[in-house]
Amino acid sequence: MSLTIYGTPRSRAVRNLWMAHELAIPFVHEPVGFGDDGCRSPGFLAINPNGHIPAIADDGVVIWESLAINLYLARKHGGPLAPADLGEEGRMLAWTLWAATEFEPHAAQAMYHTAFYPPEERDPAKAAQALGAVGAPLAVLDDTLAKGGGHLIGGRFTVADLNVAGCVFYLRFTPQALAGRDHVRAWYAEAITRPAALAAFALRGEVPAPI
Ligand SMILES: N[C@@H](CCC(=O)N[C@@H](CS)C(=O)NCC(=O)O)C(=O)O
Repeated sequence: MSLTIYGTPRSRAVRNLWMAHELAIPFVHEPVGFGDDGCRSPGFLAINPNGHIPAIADDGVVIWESLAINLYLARKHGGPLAPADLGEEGRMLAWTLWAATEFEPHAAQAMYHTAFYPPEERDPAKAAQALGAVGAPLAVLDDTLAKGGGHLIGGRFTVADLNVAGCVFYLRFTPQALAGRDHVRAWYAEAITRPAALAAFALRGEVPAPI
């Protein structure tokens, strides 16, 4: 068995490194970086023609999109993070697509315009708009966690929790976004301090903290 995870841990590849540590599976890490020498190099474009990291190659199966990679790894390796039945699988897909479409774009925009872009490129109006936009999905997340006993699906930590928490990570520079969202804050604190998360974020030289 041979799994290669491509992408610097300073990218969304950290989500896949986290997942691989959760599953305790062997892997090779190729920390492909940004730009023409990294994710836009001809060699990497042959793996992901979108020119984005992360990607994986798993016994000849190439997959890109960080959240899809985690769903694939969960299904392949099983265990508590994986769906126990078709109903759980459908809900894990739903939460993952929710993360990618309803939540991540706004959370990322808030991060970009608060901390990520150079100061001269940050637009406070865009940051405020993005923080407004995460309010409704965070209310849904908070309510689901309250009803689910602190997890999204099946009363346990699954790939759905990992995928969503990997996007909530973007709110670390804007903690006001989680004000009053006590279920989200408790759930995120538990997720981001799991041993597998700490191992993945250590590759960035970071100890992830609760928000
Ligand atoms: N939806 C994709 C997004 C991939 C993506 O945009 N990755 C960023 C790094 S986190 C990247 O490759 N940026 C380099 C670039 O756009 O040149 C995923 O989740 O994998």
